[in-house]
Amino acid sequence: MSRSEIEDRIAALRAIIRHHCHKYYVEDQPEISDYEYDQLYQGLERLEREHPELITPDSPTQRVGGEPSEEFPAVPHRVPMLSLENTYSPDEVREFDERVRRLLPGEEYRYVVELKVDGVAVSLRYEEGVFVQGLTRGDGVRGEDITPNLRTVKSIPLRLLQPGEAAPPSELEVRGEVFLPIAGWAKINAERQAAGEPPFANPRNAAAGSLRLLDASITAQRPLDIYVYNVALCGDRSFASHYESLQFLHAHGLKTNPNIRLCRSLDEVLAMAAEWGERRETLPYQIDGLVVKVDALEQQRRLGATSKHPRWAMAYKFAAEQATTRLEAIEVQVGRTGALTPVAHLRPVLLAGSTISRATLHNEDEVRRKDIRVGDTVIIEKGGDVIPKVVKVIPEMRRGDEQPFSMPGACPACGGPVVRPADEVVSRCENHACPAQVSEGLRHFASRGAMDIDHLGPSTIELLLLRWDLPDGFGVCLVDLEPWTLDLLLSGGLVRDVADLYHLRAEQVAAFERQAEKSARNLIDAIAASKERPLARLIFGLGIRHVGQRAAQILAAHYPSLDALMAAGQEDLEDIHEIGPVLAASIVSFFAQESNRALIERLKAAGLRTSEERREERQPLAGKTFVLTGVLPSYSREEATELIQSRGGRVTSSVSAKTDFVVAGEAAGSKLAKAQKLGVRIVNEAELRELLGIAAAIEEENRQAEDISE
Ligand code: 3B8
Repeated sequence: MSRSEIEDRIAALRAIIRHHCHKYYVEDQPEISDYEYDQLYQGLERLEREHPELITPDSPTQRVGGEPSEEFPAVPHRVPMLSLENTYSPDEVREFDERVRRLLPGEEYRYVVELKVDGVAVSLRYEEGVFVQGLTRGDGVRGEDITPNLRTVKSIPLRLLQPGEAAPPSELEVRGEVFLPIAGWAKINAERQAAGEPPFANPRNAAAGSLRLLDASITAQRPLDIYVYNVALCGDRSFASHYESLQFLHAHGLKTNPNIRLCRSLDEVLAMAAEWGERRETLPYQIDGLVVKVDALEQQRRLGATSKHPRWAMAYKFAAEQATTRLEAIEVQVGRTGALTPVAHLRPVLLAGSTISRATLHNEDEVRRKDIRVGDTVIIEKGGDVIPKVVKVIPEMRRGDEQPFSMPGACPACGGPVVRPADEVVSRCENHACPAQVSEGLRHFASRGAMDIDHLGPSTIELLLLRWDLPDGFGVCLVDLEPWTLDLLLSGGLVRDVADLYHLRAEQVAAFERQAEKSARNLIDAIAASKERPLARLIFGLGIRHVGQRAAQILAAHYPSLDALMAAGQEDLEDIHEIGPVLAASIVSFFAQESNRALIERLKAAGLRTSEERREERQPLAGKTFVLTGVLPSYSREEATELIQSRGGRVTSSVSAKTDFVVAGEAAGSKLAKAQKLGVRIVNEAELRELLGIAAAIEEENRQAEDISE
């Protein structure tokens, strides 16, 4: 094939794939089989692999984010991204309608009523029809740039359709809700629970969590979806009505929710709300109410907005579903960090489609404030959450033998002392060797999001924790543990902490049956494989208080090794964007503990990967902070930002003494002046390109020079 034939072929494949992608993901009406689709897709991938210079960012193959990005930079919204005023009460909807009528005296108006999808609000920007940037709402003025993650959402077109061959708008910014269908949420939770990870409380949290993952290739595995519901900017095109703008979005390939209705009166709005209150369970995704919008855009403009909410729209939310049942017992659970959580055991009751038998009571103060007693009749509520809560007690139902609750003075798992610091609501077991804590800690370490050790589920952990003192050659039976083997329980124990895992030998865990030998081998192999997990997973797996998956990724991006992280002081840590004082203090205090330092030494000795050399090579700008100002000759601001981030640098908006480089273009203003004043290094585009391209080579040279001079 000649070059121009190849280009034509690639363009044709992309057009066909885009068409089918739209049919499948947006219209739910595929015209070809998955197999045929895959063939087309692989064909395009092959051509692009052979001709990488022809890859463009809007190619359908570019959806899966590869490199983990650093944290998400804040980007100003071109049009403020407001939120809706909420109400649960029909009276307030009536007041809203009366206010609209008052502000539009004598005029006719109508409403578009939409479903309020319970997800994460995002703003999508298209330039010349190509998706270039996606932001979260943030504080409404500035959002987080989550473009790589949004590119993986299959129903977000990377390129707009062009109905009737009309040119796409030069710029288009739309707002929409990214959500996870209920089935997708359930599937993710099943996987998480199998791995001993906490489930996402509801589909919205799962969607938000998925969008904030630093590794977009994980986001790509989550079946996220979107409905767009508003136009914020659309070149110089104007619409007469909201309804018309939704039709425009749909025609350009953006997914709009078909369940909308034009209503001419408040009664119609309320009728629609009553109807969906009944029908909401039939939808494959979660909604938490309806959105009522004045349709005519000219009227919207005159109604205006407060600093937070438009006056032309209102969210009318469904009341949470409730049920009444008896609280039969309060169990106190011990978590990984020793936190004691009271959990209500309930007489099973049906609520919002599932049977509920447990509800969290959060903490002691909460139980006291609501005066919840064992034996009480209680009202429970489920607001789309997995874990329902006890709303209140019905004191009229008391018989007199209900038992007030108080936190036990001794840990229910180990009998150790329980302490509640004066300024905290949480009571904790102080014994770090508490079996419940150790067990939860092991489970966390082995979980999917951390070291991802297969075959180390909760029951295996319990077995390994059991205390054995067996004659040599006598192993732990991993299957069919007979009651008599429990008699062998003595002091000792195969595993007391996570480092012990790496010293297990197959014969120690092997058992009497053939099957068990194999499972012992599998376990040992899985443990060995986990030694190569990236640093972020290890940091997360350590279970440092407040250090979640995201914080762990940020820390791993800033520190090339566990040693470097251990050496970091409170201030160094706080200097990292998004690491606050509480988190920093928790990290410092974790590594200050001798037992934790010893643990890490043992993990290192066992051969775990505790540094991330490869990242350094790929990310020559890691740890460097950039500020962009003025107009660059060949990069847009977004492109420059992306390039810097792709090499590990961070782009911030204001210049300070901590800024490493200010990239100044044409018409640079006050930021340039400030950089000069502070003595921050100023570079032009050509120098930026050098930094991007050969910074690694320069660093290598520097390192060698240092070696020589030593
Ligand atoms: C203006 C209009 C916020 C929203 C809006 O399904 C504004 O319209 C908004 F300032 O948040 N969750 C919807 C949904 C959300 C919003 C909306 N329409 N359908 C939703």
